[in-house]
Amino acid sequence: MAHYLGLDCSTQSLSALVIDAERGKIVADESVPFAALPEFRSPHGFLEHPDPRIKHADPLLWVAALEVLLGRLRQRGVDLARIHGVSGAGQQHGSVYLRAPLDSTPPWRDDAPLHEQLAPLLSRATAPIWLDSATSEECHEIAAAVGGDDELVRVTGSRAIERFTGPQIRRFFKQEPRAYAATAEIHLVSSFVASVLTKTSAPVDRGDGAGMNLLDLQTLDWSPALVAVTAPDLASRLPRPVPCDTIVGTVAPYFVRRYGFAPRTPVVVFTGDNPSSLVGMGATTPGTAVISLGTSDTVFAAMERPRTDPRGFGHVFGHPAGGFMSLICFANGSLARETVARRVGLDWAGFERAILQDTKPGNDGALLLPYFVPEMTPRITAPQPLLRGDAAFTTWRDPARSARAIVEAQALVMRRYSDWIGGTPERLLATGGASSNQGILRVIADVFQAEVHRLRVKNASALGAALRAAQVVGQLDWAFLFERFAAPDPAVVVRPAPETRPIYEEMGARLAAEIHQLADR
Ligand code: ADP
Ligand code: XUL
Repeated sequence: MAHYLGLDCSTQSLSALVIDAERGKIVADESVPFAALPEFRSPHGFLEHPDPRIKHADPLLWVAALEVLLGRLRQRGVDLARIHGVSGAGQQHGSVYLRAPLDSTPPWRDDAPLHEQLAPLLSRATAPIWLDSATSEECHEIAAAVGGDDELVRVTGSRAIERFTGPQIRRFFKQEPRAYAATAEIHLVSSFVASVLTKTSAPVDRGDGAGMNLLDLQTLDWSPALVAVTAPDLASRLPRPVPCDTIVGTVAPYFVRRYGFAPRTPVVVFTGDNPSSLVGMGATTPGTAVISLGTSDTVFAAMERPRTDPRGFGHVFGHPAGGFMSLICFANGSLARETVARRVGLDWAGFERAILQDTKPGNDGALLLPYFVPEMTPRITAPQPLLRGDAAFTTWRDPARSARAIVEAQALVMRRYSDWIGGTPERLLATGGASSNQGILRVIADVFQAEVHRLRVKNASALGAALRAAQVVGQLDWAFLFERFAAPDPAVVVRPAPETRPIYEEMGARLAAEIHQLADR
């Protein structure tokens, strides 16, 4: 039977899912947390920096993790020769800068780790990732040069956004013009990992390319005007944007020799982790919204025609089964929950109990605004958590209410800022690391007054990648694949408690007033 491999190079880990598409079976589910490669000094997937706005990762970490992951699959007895097709997903917006296309370099040797062989090819040692917010000046410059943010929204589906790749490229060009001049190619994380796997210059998926402030949603090609104002001679440095069913090459001989892939295994263009999750959740028709609780919290849904966020925080991306998706992203997701849990001494089991058993909706008036790192939705550049309530709560001496408070505030902001995505959904699909926490799902169900479902497979992004490989290479249709893999787990349905509706309406209004004081614009 044909097997397909999906990879997910996300913020904190690299994961693989192998499926037997026809039998509807998961053959392998493996993950390498970046914390397991301490030599890269990136326990959360990015490097420490004194400026909280600067968040870069070492792209060689992703290459080293790929080798560890493939090695582990082999150790577990997964026969990679049975893989008929590979695709993948990457954290969105991050960019990798290369001196030369990978196919122009000498064949890779087997006697040294691949990341060491690739190191001399980087024209920039680090890759700015989606958590980076250091490009406000470049955002203003780009928007001003094309006639304002409204024009950017019209062309690209988003205003100029700090973490998007265009402003990041501009900052690199301004700060390190010589290194920019020495750059032959600029990749997204998705196209970089696909380039490594195929030892070619892999194109960019249009869906993921829409997160760069460079793609014209009408033509689905780079916008000449935006390319021109972002950095000089940028057009020659950008990979081609291609449709999501493009086969971009075959697995490179290095990986065939080292890990046992069959020669010429096809590789389908990689996409962004959110578009990939949309497919992995089977949420490709409008009406069902996905809440992804990974490092970032995101809310997204398929839509037929691009619709933009009147507040200017949301985005329009392409989605891999055709059409568009709307998305809103919050930087203070899992890492903010982790910070609170650590601060009050709760593990995840205790955090879950605190919400389900020890506290009640509304939290007796306690409110905790979850701003530990600069936030993009709403825009908060000088973050600090804000606590409102009695003395025990505001001095972090009430662990249970602290746990509930951060989740209630996060769910309320998610609801408020996703209202443009298409009304209040009746059904939400949850994915990402924190979706295994029933307490978090309970609060989301109550705040949204919607049923929350979860899939059997936890990593929807890796699953989406494997399904895309099966759809393109195996010519299997989406309905067939969704029926086998994307059915929600019947054991996990969290229904909203109707009596909590007025509690959260009141709390939402209080929260909106507090945010109004804090937010920049
Ligand atoms: P990403 O894909 O962005 O790398 P994941 O979807 O793998 O992230 O999610 C990782 C996060 O999941 C961790 O940062 C951790 O905080 C969170 N997480 C894992 N288990 C739980 C749990 N039981 N409750 C809440 N959060 C959890
Ligand atoms: C989406 C975004 C994040 C990253 C990392 O716009 O910035 O969700 O894709 O998951």
